[in-house]
Amino acid sequence: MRLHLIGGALLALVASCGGGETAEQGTGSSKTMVVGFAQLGAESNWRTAETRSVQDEAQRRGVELKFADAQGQQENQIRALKGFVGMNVGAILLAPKTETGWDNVLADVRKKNIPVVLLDRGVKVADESLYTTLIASDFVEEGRKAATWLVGATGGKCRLVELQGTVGSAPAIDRQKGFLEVLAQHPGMEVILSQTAEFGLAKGKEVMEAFLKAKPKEIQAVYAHNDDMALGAIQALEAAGLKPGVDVLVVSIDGGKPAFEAMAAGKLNCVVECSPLLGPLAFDALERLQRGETLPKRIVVEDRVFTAAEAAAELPNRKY
Ligand code: GYE
Repeated sequence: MRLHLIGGALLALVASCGGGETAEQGTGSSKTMVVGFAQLGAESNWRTAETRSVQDEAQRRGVELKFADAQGQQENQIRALKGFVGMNVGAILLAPKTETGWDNVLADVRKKNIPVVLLDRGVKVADESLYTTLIASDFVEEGRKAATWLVGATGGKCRLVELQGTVGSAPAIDRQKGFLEVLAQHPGMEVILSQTAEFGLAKGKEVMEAFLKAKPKEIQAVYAHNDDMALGAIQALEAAGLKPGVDVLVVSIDGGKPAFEAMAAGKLNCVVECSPLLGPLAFDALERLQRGETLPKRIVVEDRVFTAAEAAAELPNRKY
């Protein structure tokens, strides 16, 4: 089945070369790969950087990219996938909003033998052969790293709040899982409030304001599942007359330039890196498929931990 799928995938990539007209004329001169990218939206600095990375890399390699921004709605992403099938694209890149709800549409895509590469987030499907590979960071490990840093910084004693990412998304589920796994070994660490702020800055600020109202004077640290929510929380802390990074520790995941600036200013204490610059990896994978190679089911992007002390030196290296 797997071999059959890979063979079919190769056929599909070749079939779309050069678009209909050239292919029908049989000149064989053009080898343009046509790829559909079903992006989930633009909720964060991370995501717009990912979009740019994929678009830039497509251009660099002469790939024709069909880009669809689902504006945060899974229904739109499903519609985009169906549209790509209608266009008979050679391959699909999918950054799925949530883990579930993909079985039917991926089965439709498979009927046309179009390979699907999951970019940045994973899915839960009954049949794993519905996608070719997942290129993403290990979100559980990111959660563990954030927790390990916070345990170290607080001596294992801390009352903290958690700003969760999009409900049902792989990074929100896994970043909480890894974090709580480490906290379970440290009874002095207590999550006193936890809520989603949908990976957004404005929402992060709003939820943090509500947290501060609910538990004034009790919050010692913030764990945010991404930079944007951490930056929103920092604004809320400052508006409440508190010093983020000093009165209340802040740790986040992603590691974009704005977060490094906040770290250099002493307002954010630690960032677990998660790279959005996935364009080169995505097209490397598609080219390998095109050559008939079998890809591993999972391509893991490595992440580092940065603390405030390293921020100023690292700032010029941040690409987004
Ligand atoms: O951390 C967050 C974004 O899926 C890894 O989505 C990605 C996450 C990223 O909105 O900023």
